[in-house]
Amino acid sequence: MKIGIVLYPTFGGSGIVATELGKALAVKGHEIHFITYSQPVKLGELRKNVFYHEVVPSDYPLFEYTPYEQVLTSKLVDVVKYEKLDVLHVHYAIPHASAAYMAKQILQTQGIKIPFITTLHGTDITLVGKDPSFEPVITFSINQSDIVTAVSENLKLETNQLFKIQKNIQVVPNFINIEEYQMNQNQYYKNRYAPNGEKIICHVSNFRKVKRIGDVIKTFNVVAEKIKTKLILVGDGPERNQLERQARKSKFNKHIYFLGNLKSTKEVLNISDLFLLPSSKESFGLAALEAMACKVPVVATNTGGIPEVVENEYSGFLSEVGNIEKMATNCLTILSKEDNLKVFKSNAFKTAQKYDIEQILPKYEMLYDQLVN
Ligand code: GMT
Repeated sequence: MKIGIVLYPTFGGSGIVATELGKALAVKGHEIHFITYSQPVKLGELRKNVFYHEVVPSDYPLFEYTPYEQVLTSKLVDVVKYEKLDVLHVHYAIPHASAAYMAKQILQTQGIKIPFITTLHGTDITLVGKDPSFEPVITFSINQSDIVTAVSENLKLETNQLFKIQKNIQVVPNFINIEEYQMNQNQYYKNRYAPNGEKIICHVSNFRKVKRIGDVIKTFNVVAEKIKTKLILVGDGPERNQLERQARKSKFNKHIYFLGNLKSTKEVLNISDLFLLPSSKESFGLAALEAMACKVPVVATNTGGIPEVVENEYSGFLSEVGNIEKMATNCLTILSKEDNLKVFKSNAFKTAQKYDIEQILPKYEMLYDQLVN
């Protein structure tokens, strides 16, 4: 099948899921056309059956705001028509679903049929989407999608609560290529960050307010009072400066490392003992799944779709948003006894296996089949 995948190319989870999905479909023999405004982070090498089409917005001086959606729509029309695509799969509602709808209408006038699937990822609904300046367009483009999927039951529920959705939203959870996350611990880095056998706590995100990374540092401060621990923060974003200031005030500042964005997180995750995800909202929590794929248990908040991904008291612990004491106690329960840590590590991996790409990919293939045939 020839599939066009529209995505955000940056470090966000939606872009990562879309890229990995396309790569895996290409391995299975489908022809994949990625369409976005710059090279997706996880793409780049020459791959069989993979093509990349860059959307280049015009810089005509009349435009105060570059009309990305129109340029994307024109690109979709072009790629569908000349590459003879069978289906479009757009990740993130804004503006991808509305651009796909528009492209579909244009192509229809030329006698070309192109169905599209919209996958909702979370922030497009719970943060940006409910903003009144987007709401009518989102409601319309979700309802006009041929198939709509959401990455968790919770996101499905919230979408139905926030918008007037007439379509049945199908839940297809995010996934991970477990095999790709397996590697031996890099001893150089283990010794570099934990030279005296300290436990390593890790957090990976895009450093936005919703991630509450301040709570990571606060929780770490409590844990570090009790056991020798290091904190590694991976990622970058608007909150970073303020977080660095917060870390500098901590008594344990010299045990906190800000690494910035990394193309691949598996090296860091594989030397970590625990992953902290104290977000105020998370439709799924792909970062937690990546950690569990590296046998790292997760201490997180019981918000959004996280309880569907992290099993409380099994692959980690869940507690209320902002409850630092509880999160610190949970970290200590996992980290202070080697036996406990071993059990949680093994459980985390078992949980991650349920989300292996092998389990999830056929679900998307079935949906494509449904539309094309
Ligand atoms: O919040 C992020 O990390 C970025 C955001 C995105 O749009 O890429 O992530 C959302 O989609 C991910 C992939 O489906 C989910 O794992 C994240 O939970 C979700 N983020 C939120 O809901 C805040």
